[in-house]
Amino acid sequence: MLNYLLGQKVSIVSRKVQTTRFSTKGILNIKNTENNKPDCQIIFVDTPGLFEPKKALEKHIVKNTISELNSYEHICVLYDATSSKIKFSEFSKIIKGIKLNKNNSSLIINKIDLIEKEKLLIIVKNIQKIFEFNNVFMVSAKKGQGCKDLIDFLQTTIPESPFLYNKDQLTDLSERVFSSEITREKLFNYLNSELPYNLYVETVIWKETKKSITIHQNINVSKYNHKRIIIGKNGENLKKIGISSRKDLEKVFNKKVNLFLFLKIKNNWMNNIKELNHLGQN
Ligand SMILES: Nc1nc2c(ncn2[C@@H]2O[C@H](COP(=O)(O)OP(=O)(O)OP(=O)(O)O)[C@@H](O)[C@H]2O)c(=O)[nH]1
Ligand SMILES: [Mg+2]
Repeated sequence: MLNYLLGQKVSIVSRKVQTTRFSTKGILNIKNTENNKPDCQIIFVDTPGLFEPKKALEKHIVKNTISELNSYEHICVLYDATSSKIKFSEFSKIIKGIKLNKNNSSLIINKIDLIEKEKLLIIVKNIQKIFEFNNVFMVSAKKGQGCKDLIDFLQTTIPESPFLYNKDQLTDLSERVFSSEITREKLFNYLNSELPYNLYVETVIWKETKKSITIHQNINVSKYNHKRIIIGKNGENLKKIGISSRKDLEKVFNKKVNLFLFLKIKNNWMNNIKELNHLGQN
């Protein structure tokens, strides 16, 4: 959704749940040429999805996300229109847990490209029974339907203030963290099962010249067995992941990229608070 609204990639995307681990800002600058409307800057924050956490890493992520919600001026609750009924009951618990305020929240039903209109209306009716949103938008982050209405609405809602970011800044993520995220996205996409949840990527070396960038990244896993699976037969898996990440990085930074990936074993990192606080900061 954020990537669509900004017209560029700032958040990694995968078919698996719990992809986003820390909040990422995406900054949209709008130049209003009509009707003397002022220019506008909307700072979107893509947070991790909310769910019922079990492991230490999950609890850490959900707790941080809920507490940061208080500091935002408007909360857009994204609901996946293709979610099953079971997810609907979990959604109800989550909505009650975050203590929304009607005046500064909106419901956004996403993925309308995949569902019939009649079903959508039923979904909205059911959600309104849990919490009566004043503002409801139906969008497709893939096809763009409804996104303009949402932006127009947010422009009229956000308070007047000096611009907080430079007009050419797209995100608050450093280049190092963003490049770690790109590699993590490829690991999510190329690896099956639970494995991606058991790893994190950190950029340890970043050397940039006029023509190229050399990047060294550690892929930290908690078990030797995981290391073997990621490398794959004759190193084929790791090679595919590296090539795919490098291609994306070259597109984003518009330069030749030399990417080196190293696998490290860090026992029990998912339960180690020191390591968890470090996520997204290297
Ligand atoms: N068809 C369709 N697919 C979508 C749309 N929006 C997102 N997707 C797909 O939904 C999947 C999940 O997208 P993410 O952006 O990773 O979802 P998320 O809500 O950020 O999930 P977490 O970060 O895991 O909490 C990806 O495969 C996207 O391509 C949409 O409007 N239509
Ligand atoms: Mg996400």
